[in-house]
Amino acid sequence: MSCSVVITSLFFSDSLGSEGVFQHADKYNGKLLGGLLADGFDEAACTSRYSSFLYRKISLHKPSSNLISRLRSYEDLHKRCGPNTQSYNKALEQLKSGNKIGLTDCNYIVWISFSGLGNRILSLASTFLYALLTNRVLLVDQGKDMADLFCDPFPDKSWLLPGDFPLIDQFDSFNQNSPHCHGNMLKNNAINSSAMSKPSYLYLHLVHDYGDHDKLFFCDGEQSFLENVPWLIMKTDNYYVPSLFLIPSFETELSNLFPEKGTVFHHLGRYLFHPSNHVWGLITRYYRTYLAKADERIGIQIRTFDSRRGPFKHVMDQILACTLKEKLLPAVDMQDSVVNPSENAKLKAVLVTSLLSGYSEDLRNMYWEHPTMTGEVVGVYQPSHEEFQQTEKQMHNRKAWAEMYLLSLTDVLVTSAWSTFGYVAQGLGGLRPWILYKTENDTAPDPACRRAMSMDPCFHAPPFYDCKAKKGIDTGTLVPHVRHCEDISWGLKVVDDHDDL
Ligand SMILES: Nc1nc2c(ncn2[C@@H]2O[C@H](COP(=O)(O)OP(=O)(O)O)[C@@H](O)[C@H]2O)c(=O)[nH]1
Ligand SMILES: [Mg+2]
Repeated sequence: MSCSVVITSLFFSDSLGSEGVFQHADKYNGKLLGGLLADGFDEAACTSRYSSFLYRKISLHKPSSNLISRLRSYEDLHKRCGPNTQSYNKALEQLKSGNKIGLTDCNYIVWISFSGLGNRILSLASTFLYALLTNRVLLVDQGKDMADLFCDPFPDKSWLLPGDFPLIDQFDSFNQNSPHCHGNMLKNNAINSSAMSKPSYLYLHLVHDYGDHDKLFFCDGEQSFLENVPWLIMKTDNYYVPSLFLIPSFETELSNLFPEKGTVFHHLGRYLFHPSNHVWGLITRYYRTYLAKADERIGIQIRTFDSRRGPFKHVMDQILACTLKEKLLPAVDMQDSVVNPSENAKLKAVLVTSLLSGYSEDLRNMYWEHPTMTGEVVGVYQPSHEEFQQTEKQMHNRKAWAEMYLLSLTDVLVTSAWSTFGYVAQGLGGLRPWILYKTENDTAPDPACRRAMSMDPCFHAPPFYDCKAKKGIDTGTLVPHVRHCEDISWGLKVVDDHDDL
């Protein structure tokens, strides 16, 4: 059974929070997640940071010593250059004056809050990796709907962009055609890589609708040009890490940081995204009430990208076809010939997340109305059914985040094709999910699902360009560790040599 020793001690010893539980825990591998997290944060301000390990199995994937030391040096940089430091104020002066004069101590990348929460989490993790690779300080625009979802990940200095940042009111209107847009300036020959004078800031448009000139961001030539621009402001809804692996100047550093390549989001996600105390309450209350006592937890994330509402019969058929064929859930005996479950029947808890309640109701009824062939008992739980996406509402976002996190605490995960919500859960959980294929023509696809090659998310809108040859190329066939995704044929994802391909 997959329940960890630590969880057992948490839930069956009645000693939550007492010295007894913690004194035996290996602090480094436990609460500091194998050295991924720095010690010394105020625990009460962010309970999840040092107690998430109590709810998870210890990760099979250790962060490399290079990653750990890179994170510690990033934290020093952030402390030195973060909001309201002398260096920050100096860099702001440059920004206001419009031109880059002389050298700056600190360079910045500002991430603009944009798109669904799953996309935001993935694009923010990508941008943090880009900051690590380019020695920039990451600052996060809260937008209207990021408040009180996450704790600050870096010690001493906040990662939030101060509200009086000069360009903040323009963020919503930044697009492909903005005068400071990098791609737009390249298109209009307003900048070129060899020019001596550099702008004090550039806007990088990496949203899924970006154009060929914006995509030159992924070429080494542009990366060396950008090196000297103190402020980069980025809008993206993508997990663009796979294409960073294809930039030659980042190659060595990336393999040093991530010897196990398909673990990028797993580590950076666990490092960056700690649920705020309010969200942690949603997660832990739900977990302890419905999931903790089960012998096995199965997460099923149901997301259909259909303009009609559903629930759809063909999607329910698909869920059953996948989970029964792959033996993730037990079949039921429609003849009711099996007698009542024994006293020690195994308990499976199924956590369903969906905007609609119909799928979990059908599943719950099936396991209530009929016994299982295996004698196991199955509980089906769904935290919320929000009916439709309401990104501007705080409680809606808190619930969405709590549900992604709860899915990541399961032992076995089934996700929906194309969904960034599911990618976040699989990455945080270190889980290689079964992906439900996208349905076509209202019929359940056959096969209904397949196992993911790796736990890393898919980049939905990668460039297909050979920067050296200056022509189109299939970027999914250049190196063994960057491949086309299981759920989107033109997408790219990072995999490992030993992954089940
Ligand atoms: N609470 C909850 N919200 C959901 C669920 N599915 C979608 N949503 C909402 O819809 C948004 C979808 O955007 P995103 O997170 O990017 O996921 P994606 O559209 O599946 O890639 C979420 O952020 C939530 O606001 C769900 O199962 N539970
Ligand atoms: Mg999305």
